[in-house]
Amino acid sequence: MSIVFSGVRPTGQMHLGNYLGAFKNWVVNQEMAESYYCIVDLHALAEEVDPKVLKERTILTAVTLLSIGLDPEKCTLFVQSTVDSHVKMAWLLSCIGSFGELSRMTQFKDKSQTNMLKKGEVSVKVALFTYPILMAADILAYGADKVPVGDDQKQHLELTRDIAVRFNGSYGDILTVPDALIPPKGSRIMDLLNPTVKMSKSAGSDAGVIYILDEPKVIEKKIKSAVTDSLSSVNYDFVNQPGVSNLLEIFSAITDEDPKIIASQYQNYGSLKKDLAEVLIDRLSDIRQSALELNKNLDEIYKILEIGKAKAYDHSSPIVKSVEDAMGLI
Ligand code: AQP
Repeated sequence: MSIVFSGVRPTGQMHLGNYLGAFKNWVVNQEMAESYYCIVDLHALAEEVDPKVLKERTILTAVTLLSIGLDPEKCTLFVQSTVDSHVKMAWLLSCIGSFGELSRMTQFKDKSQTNMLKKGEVSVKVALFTYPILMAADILAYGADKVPVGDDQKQHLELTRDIAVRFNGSYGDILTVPDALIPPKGSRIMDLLNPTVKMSKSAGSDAGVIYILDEPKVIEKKIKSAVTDSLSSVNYDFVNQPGVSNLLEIFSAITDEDPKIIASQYQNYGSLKKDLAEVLIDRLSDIRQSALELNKNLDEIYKILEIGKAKAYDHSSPIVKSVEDAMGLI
């Protein structure tokens, strides 16, 4: 049986990009693979965050993931910091990864540059630089062969594979070399107000981001206000019509229909937006309801995470032990 691992940073409310790029695939994979889904709170520490807020976001993330359909009977849902395999493995792999390859990570370049401009060099944490090593550790500690992620994680996945191959070359065939599972549609959902940047929890404005738990009225308003263009014809063409194409991409990822066929059914942006808002509200309403219910019983959420922690530890610690052993630790 295939082993699947993926993670999400509790850095804010989960959005449509997270859902279509990753979580939708998580739900599918729990049916056919041994699946480990991790709320990667240690990764969230790489950026400035209030401790109380981080705790709240960690629980909100668990609630959201359960609401979209993760079933603790079918997958293991847990919090990264509760299983020490991750930090152990991260140190071991930081002795395999190189400064040069980490320096080439585009996410580090982008995020460090933004922080640097805002608050100077001191605000760029070492953890932001070593983040991809911790991500490699997350995946490799579980022997995962499949990693369902959005397109933005492609480069980190390549690094994970390189590290696994290099480790195996030096120490024997111990680590599984994983493949990224990137969905054909919805792997990079763009911001509704600025379709040249990806939809993100840390986006400048909430108006360009559809959160999974947004109320129907809010979804409708955000879709209505989405940026289009003055060409007045509906085409799936990201180069010339990025705004409209992003709407078609979302439509296609939700309905599993071809975006070009969807485009051919509309003559104007108004009716496309109206129908898209409807399908989105239809898909997200049940999730929202379910989150409202789960929020009433947070004890149950803590229990699920506690069980997940034990299962994750049992699965990952023998793999970490063999890595330690292979590297000469007694
Ligand atoms: N816009 C997106 N389109 C498709 N997939 C996306 N993912 C994130 N944004 C999009 C995928 O969601 C999973 C969880 O991501 P994450 O929260 O751990 O980290 P991220 O990629 O940094 O997400 P954000 O929203 O952009 O967070 P911030 O603003 O905090 O940096 C991943 O599989 C990711 O590919």
